[in-house]
Amino acid sequence: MSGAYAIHRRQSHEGGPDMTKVALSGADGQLGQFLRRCLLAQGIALRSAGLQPLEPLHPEEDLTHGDLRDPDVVDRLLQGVDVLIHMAGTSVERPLPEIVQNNLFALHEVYEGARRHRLKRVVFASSNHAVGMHKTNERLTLDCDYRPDGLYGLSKMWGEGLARLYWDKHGIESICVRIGSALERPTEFRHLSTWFGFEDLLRFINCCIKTPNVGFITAWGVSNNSRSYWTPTGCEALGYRPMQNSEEFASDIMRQQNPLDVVGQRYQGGSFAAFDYTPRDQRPRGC
Ligand code: 15L
Repeated sequence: MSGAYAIHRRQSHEGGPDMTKVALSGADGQLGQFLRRCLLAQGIALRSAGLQPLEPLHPEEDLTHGDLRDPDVVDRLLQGVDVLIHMAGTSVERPLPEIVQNNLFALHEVYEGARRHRLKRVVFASSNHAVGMHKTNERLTLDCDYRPDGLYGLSKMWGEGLARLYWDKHGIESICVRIGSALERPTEFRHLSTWFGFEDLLRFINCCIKTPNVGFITAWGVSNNSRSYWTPTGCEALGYRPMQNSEEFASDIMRQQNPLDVVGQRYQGGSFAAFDYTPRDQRPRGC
């Protein structure tokens, strides 16, 4: 746990300790590992889950594991929980059956579990790839058209729809965060527009845990990058104000070659948009 991320034990609005019980799925993934360490260090009452058993970070750590397509596993995850930070699922482009199992079926089980347990809120890790076929010269607002750049992006679009359904029909709050490039630091040209620094990620998640009554919200998961494709970079309803800016790394990055090909450079989704792309001369005439 880096000192930069250490925050003192959480206080409720009344000044007493915050008793919100938080569950974190996907605690074995890149972002999940980071959030687990930081939230525990903050003193949050956290239950972490991975697909396989996790090594406890302290002797009393509240842990569970298993496949979220199984309702019993979901029950173990959500019992007594107020807020779920749902980071589990396939996070890259994969064949359709895998995407459907992990990002559709499992997500549906999670929301059904949320109903059974009267969960207050789900923080759903959506993705910029739900809108990745927008061009890089566009500046998008949250009400832009969905333009998924692959099956993975399409599954995130579906997930946002599911989250909306469970708010409208069952009163489960959701914050759908369209995560950009969540990394310790930006490493390539595209990241100057898409970077979501780890300090901002943690700031965002803390807002998701503590802000009362959010209803249904979609937000960009992005830092305060001068070249952001997305606006607003913050989220007023959550009181989230990003503090990091990729511009700090721009001079270094501009000296490097852009790893994306010409198609990847044209679309916001980068390599996801370029993957399996049909070149103009192989398309039906007129497209
Ligand atoms: C994502 O949604 C992916 O999970 C991650 O691997 C990155 O590719 C990121 O988007 C990105 O767009 O940089």
